[in-house]
Amino acid sequence: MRKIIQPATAAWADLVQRPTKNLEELEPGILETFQLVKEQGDNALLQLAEKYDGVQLQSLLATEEEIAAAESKVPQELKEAILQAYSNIQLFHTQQAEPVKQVETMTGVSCWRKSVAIDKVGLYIPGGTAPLFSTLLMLGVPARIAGCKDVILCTPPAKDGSIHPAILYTASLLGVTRIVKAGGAQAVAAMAFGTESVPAVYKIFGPGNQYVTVAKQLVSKAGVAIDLPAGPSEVLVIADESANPAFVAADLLSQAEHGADSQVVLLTTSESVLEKVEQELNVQLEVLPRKDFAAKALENSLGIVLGSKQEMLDFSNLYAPEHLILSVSDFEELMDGITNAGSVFLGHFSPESAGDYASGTNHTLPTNSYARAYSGVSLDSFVKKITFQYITREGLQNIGQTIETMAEAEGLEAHKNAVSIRLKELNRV
Ligand code: HSO
Ligand code: ZN
Repeated sequence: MRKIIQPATAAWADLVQRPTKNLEELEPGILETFQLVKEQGDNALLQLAEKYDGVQLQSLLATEEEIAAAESKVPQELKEAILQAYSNIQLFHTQQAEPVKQVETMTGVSCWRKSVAIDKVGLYIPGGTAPLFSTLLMLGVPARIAGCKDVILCTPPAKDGSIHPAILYTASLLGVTRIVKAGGAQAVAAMAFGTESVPAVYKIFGPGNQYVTVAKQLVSKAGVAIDLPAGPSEVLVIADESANPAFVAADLLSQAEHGADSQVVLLTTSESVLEKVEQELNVQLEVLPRKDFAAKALENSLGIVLGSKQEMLDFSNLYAPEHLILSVSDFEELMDGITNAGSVFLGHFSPESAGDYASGTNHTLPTNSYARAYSGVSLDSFVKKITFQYITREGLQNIGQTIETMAEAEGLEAHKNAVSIRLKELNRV
């Protein structure tokens, strides 16, 4: 962790920069993959599973038998935990539904807005070093509440062609329509363009490696919506003298272990807090199974001593962290000043892992300073809002002149005429 004591405000803009990677060189290879999937459909997915995942698949889709067998492979304790998390996420996201509010803006002019589910959505869940069934819950639960008809899951198979049982179990709880054994850019291409087995979807969700990230960006240019511009995980902790250094270190490590490119930041007004947290980091890091990832991430991370609470808040707002933990005694005082953050954890007993798994909030959040302008995934991410209006005869008489005047001023005669022709008719009878 890089230690910085009282940096000048002029230096902040540099400090909040994430270590960037130029991913443009991946584009040509990914576009070739897209072409192959467009031309050869399922066959391309099978070839690429052999090439990249080292597996000759019997079937691209998980079979009923595989899904049923997964249930008995998931330990009871884990099933109960998944069900508890499911229920909390469901409760929190159900409350996000907006009732339809009809507004009469003028007498006879009624407007309202209705949320309508996106018919077909695709969820990408990475394989590799951690089977993120929690991410499947975070995406699948709101998709179900919204009422998406087709929910397609793509996840890369293991070398023996299997999918992690917890992913299959969670997918079947969620009633996922199809489980496709495909990963990487080819999975994104299949969901964007469709193949014999994979219906083309309208929006693609979920994290992935850099190939998946670039593939999502490319299909979004081609008209398929995506959830968020994804980046490595991050957490920023604001800690005062009341913070427990071991808790703070544990929170920092919980994000650092995601990957070598994760970034964690500690802000404090006390040099001694920074030192104690550093000592704890060293102790706890030693015994972590994912020590190598976490240690690499810590190299890119910052421990900063600032002059006041206000400075910590200002720095955090400029950084716009994916996760913000207020490990302070008086979080109520700070929390109203937060303007940029994906998800906030208050006090000493709200670890970020709670939001990652089970408290109910969504863990698909804006990274890389996108929290300045983006929200995390929510029920809204799975719906479109369609506006409706109904204008009565009286309504048109009330609003008509306003429209005519504005249309004329914009030089759009046909617009004006669409009103005038009706008003003439109304005045005739
Ligand atoms: N913290 C991650 C999500 C996650 N954590 C999944 C554990 N499992 C998002 O930044
Ligand atoms: Zn996490």
